[in-house]
Amino acid sequence: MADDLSSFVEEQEIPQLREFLLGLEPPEPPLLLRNDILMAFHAYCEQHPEAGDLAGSWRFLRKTQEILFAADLLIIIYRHRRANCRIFALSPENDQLTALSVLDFLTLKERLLRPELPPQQRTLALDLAPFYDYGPGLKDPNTIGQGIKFLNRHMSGNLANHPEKWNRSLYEFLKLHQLHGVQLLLNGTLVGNSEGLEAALGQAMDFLERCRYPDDLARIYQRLAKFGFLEGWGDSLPRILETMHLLQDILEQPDEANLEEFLSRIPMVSKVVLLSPHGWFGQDNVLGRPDTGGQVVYVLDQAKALEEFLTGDLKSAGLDIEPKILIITRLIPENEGTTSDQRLEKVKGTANVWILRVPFRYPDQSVVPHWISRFRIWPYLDQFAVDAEEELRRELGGRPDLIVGNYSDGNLVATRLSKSMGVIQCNIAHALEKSKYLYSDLYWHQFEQDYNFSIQFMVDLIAMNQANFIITSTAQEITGTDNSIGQYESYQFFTMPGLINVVSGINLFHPRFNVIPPGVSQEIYFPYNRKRSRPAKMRKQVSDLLFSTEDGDCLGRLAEPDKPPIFTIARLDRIKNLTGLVEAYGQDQELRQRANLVMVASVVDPERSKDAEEAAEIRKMHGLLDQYQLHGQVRWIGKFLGKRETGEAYRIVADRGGIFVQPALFEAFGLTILEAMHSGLPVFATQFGGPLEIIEHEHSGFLINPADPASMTARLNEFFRHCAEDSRHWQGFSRRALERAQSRFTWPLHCRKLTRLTKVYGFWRYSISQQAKTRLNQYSELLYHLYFKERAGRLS
Ligand code: UDP
Ligand code: LCN
Repeated sequence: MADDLSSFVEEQEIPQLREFLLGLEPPEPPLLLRNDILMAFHAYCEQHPEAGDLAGSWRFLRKTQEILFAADLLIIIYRHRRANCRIFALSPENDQLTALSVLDFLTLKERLLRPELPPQQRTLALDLAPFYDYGPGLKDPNTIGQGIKFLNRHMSGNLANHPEKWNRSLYEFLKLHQLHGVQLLLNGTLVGNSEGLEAALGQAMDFLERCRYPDDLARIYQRLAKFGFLEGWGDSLPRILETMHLLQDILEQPDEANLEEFLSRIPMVSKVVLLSPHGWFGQDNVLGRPDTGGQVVYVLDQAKALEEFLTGDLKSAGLDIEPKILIITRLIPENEGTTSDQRLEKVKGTANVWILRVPFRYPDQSVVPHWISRFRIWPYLDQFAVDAEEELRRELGGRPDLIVGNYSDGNLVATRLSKSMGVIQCNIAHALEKSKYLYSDLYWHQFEQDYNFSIQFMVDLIAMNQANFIITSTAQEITGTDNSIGQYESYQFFTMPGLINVVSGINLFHPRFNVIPPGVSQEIYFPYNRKRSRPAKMRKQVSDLLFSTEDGDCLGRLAEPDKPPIFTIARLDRIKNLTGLVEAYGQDQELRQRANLVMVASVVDPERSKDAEEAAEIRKMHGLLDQYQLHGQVRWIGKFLGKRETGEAYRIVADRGGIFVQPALFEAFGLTILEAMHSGLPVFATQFGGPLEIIEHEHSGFLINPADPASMTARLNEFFRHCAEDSRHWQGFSRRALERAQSRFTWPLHCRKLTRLTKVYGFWRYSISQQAKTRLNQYSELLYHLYFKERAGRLS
């Protein structure tokens, strides 16, 4: 199909746009990305003031994601909406834009960018689109991430339009419902079909409305049993009646709200498995490795909050069942002072949440003793999944009701377990590495030695296509923003030249995607002005550490320690960009006058780092401190802070009228930002990634551009200037940060939604035809065995 430039811009702009596009100098490699294209157009406009208003061309180019230079053709990737790209070829002869298929584009791209590959080679093309032709799909990209809403609407529509089939399905689902081997809700012998269910409901509700012993729950259930209703409808007469009303409404005139509310009341979840295999997972002294940061914090907090939520959920269904949650991770004999070598560890402050550790094994079955980077664990996961299943069955006395994977490895193991145990699977990516490293797909062979992305990206594809539902912390994790591609979106199509051309890797319009942000522990991160909850001893200890302790782990002696602190805390990965912050601070004299910079990061001695990328950042940091002579204005605490200490650190910074800055080049979500906000500390965080959805710019915090250091520090200066004139300025941002965090980002909210998803997707999974899913399962099984295991095996 052909189009031409006039479909995108006004006729009068076409000559300039053509001139610009065709005049672009092919770079080496012959590929321009969006930013470079916009910069080049900016330069073009400056050189051609006579061109006048080129607003249409700007619009067109802002949506141009990539330009590839192929002999005399320009290949343009035009992202006209989120999750939607069109690929065109523009020839110098005319204005025609000829559509190119994804496969042709990928083949051309791999040839152009990797000319050394044998010309006759045909690369494996992976196209999963045909597997998605069967089920329902979203249409509007703006609704991606609200899968549960779509499903409820779809299913209630089906209940209304095809009641014979769908009422039967609902009846069967309720009839088969068991928890811990105990039949709940319906006695199929007494209530034989969906018509019978309607009749029985009428009788039961009639009885409930006239019941003369409303507080005697045992007696009420005894009586309900005669009509065919078993336990699980509620913990009081009004609640049982309400639940039955909801069911009656669904059978008579279903709507999405009733359906969701009814399904959310079914006691379906009491045993949960959370997978985070790559290990170094514990409650103390484990954070801070390049592999463990927010994910460990997230999973631990989620597990605790989930126990609390499920306890209430089961109780309100009238059941006396204690939920049990297992976090499954790797057992590492060489534990370096952590509990990583213990098989079972109870999570503090919980009744029944456990860390269960299962070792990695070599092919001869001996245990792998040492820690292994998350980029090299692939050979061990197949056996790990088998062993984990055995161990978890032993601990739970059967199967769990939900399996949640975390990160690429956890999601793969979740896929294996879900398949073999027939349990619903939820995936959480935390961060997909593909978007973190520029050209990690295109130049995969150069990354292979350190990162093994040829394995990890396939693992991601297998796991994301198998999950029953996927939760993300932000919407842009899925579909990006108008200006940038989403992490999941980047798996739609890509080439790993000479290895695989992914023509359709993920269907973003499938209803499996749901945005559910995490929270933070509110026992640890609470407002700075809740003074009575802050022990003086801890306050002094953390305050000394941040501002005055002098030892080998702390660098810098503040000349004027009473100035407000700019605080930051992170691992010293390149992408966290703390060196960028220090450099920007060093260059800004006004900011240096106004505030000190205090950072908690890694270690100060590069020799003590276990990671090459981190060691390089540590050296760079020393260089910057010397270059800008920052030792009297910057404190670098090269120590890992325990969780409680971090909570106090944010509050102490708030006490002193300081701010929190998160300057990452890209941040998938950014728990530290949320921690600071829950502490009432004004926040400034990167505009690239999750913070964009956490902070409402200039209301509950500020978004900063780490690629433009001067603008970043200008914002900070402006804030401090304003605060110096009017202290209410600081107070306002503190209050609004707190309000935003408390109303949107809490674990109870997260757990309520996660449990709802499990129930709604549980019913969906039961009622739809599994045919399409089965085909996809079988195809994924081939990819797993023939591609993943083969390549992972070569690593061992
Ligand atoms: N953290 C900590 N002590 C430290 C440094 C970091 O407890 O010295 C915690 C921090 O409070 C946060 C987590 O590590 O909970 C980092 O999570 P985030 O999502 O910000 O980044 P990630 O490390 O996952 O990329
Ligand atoms: C991984 C990341 O990179 C962070 O941005 C997240 O906050 C963390 O995981 C928890 O999801």
